Amino acid sequence: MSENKTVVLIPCYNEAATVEKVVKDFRRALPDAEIYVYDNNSTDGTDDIARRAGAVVRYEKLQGKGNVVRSMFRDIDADCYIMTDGDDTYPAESAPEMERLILSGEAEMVIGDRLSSTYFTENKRALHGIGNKMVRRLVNTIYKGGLHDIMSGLRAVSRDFAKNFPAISDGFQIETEMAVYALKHGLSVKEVVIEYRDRPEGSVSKLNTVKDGIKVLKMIAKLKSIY
Ligand SMILES: Nc1nc2c(ncn2[C@@H]2O[C@H](COP(=O)(O)OP(=O)(O)O)[C@@H](O)[C@H]2O)c(=O)[nH]1
Ligand SMILES: [Mg+2]
Repeated sequence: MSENKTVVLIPCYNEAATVEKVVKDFRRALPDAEIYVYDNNSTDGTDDIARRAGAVVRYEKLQGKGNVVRSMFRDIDADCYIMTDGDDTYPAESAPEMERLILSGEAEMVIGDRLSSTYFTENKRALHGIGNKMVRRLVNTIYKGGLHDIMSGLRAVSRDFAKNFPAISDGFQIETEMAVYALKHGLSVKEVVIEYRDRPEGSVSKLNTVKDGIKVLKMIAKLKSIY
């Protein structure tokens, strides 16, 4: 196993309050993994903090999480890609099990499932809960899946997945696109239940519930016409 390469990918837009802890937590959980922070035009010094914490920092000018994920998968060569947010809402302790499932070939994608544990009590925005359930039902119905969490930001993918996934999303539709892509192509998806926690005080979400929610629904419709 030791010659396998795992990377941790952290898309960041103004995460100065939390990025140091995220980098250090994942470093501790996966000591051999290279950690990349992809800075998406942050103005709060996220890049310097991430570099000091031990991450390799790269810059993505095109704004949006989907644009960042597309660049990360294209630029980086690895056997296992772990993606997480820079906002310290996802537990690094789950990463080794997710890595194991990818490197053993048991899964092409592993989703950190928030919705089967703490999400509905930790997340303070009721609409997010409703949106997550709605998207879950929609995607599982259309693509005959049984996934528990479609839009989680913590996930792992294989080299094949990273290098073949087309990533047409520019923003927060990217996780939904990954789930649909995997279901449509019959890839093996595993879920690991994780303890989600809300953003700490002073850290602000970049997601606009209604605007981004509509974009996710439009993406599902668009993918339906492609796949
Ligand atoms: N909104 C936004 N987030 C980005 C962008 N690029 C990277 N991100 C990161 O994507 C992750 C998820 O965003 P977040 O606001 O936490 O969404 P939430 O988890 O649904 O509340 C965070 O680590 C952001 O810093 C971007 O252009 N816009
Ligand atoms: Mg987040």
